[in-house]
Amino acid sequence: MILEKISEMLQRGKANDLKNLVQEALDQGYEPKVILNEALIAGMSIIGVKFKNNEVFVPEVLIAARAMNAGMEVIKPKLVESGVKPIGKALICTVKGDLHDIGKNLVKMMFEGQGIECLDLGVDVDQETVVAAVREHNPDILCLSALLTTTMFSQKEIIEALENAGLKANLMVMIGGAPVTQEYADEIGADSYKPDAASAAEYAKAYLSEKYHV
Ligand code: B1M
Repeated sequence: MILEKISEMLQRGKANDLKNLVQEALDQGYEPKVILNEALIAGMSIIGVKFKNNEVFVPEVLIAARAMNAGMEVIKPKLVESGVKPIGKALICTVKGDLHDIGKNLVKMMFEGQGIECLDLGVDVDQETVVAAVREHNPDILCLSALLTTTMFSQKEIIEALENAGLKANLMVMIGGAPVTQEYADEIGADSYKPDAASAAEYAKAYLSEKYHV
């Protein structure tokens, strides 16, 4: 089955084969969300388990991640509506010390799919950079992704820095990433936490619709 083949190509880090298969699946009529969840994320979860069990190591995980990003690029045009006037603006990054970008890229893609303009600051982003970018771009929503228990603390530092700079009041800060929980979001004063990219984007759209009555 093509979804299993995609998952396998992802695990083997074969970006070009994976891109072709993703295109083939789209041509066969598979929904982008099905390809994303049942092939790409499913394949990356298998890599995650193998990584944890020391069956694969950083280089293999890195090439699998590159293949995943390549596959996501193929489905992006299907997920992102073109020519729609943005309903609001978000700023997104992975926090300081953290290089994981797949979840962030997925959140960005889903936001764009909901018609939300999304400025991407990249990975390993410190509080000074975030504060300066919020001041410059005045976004409605700030999205902070953290994948390591050791970098979740940076989400807290950024929220504190925004409060100290007087920039927090009009900004909805959303946090996420595998180790993040609702409890942690409450503890550090984040406005929202969502466990996955699709629910993050849905929530953001509802928030902006209410804010701007659109
Ligand atoms: Co890393 N890594 N990694 N890694 N890596 C994890 C996260 C880990 C759980 C693996 C494990 O041990 N099982 C573990 C973290 C343990 C912990 O802290 N609890 C880990 C570790 C330890 C490390 C290193 C320290 C390993 C080392 O060097 N010894 C190192 C750290 C580097 C650093 O960041 N400073 C490291 C490095 C790497 C690679 C570079 C090799 C690579 C990243 C490449 C890249 O991103 N371009 C990598 C990868 C790929 C993983 C795993 C295998 C997969 C992560 C991923 O992309 N998942 C991961 C194991 C796992 O998660 N099972 C692991 C798919 C992605 C779609 O899911 O990002 O969780 P995720 O996003 C989800 C949700 O979390 C949510 O939406 C997405 C789903 O829709 N979400 C949000 C994410 N952000 C959100 C923001 C929101 C809302 C929702 O609102 C703002």
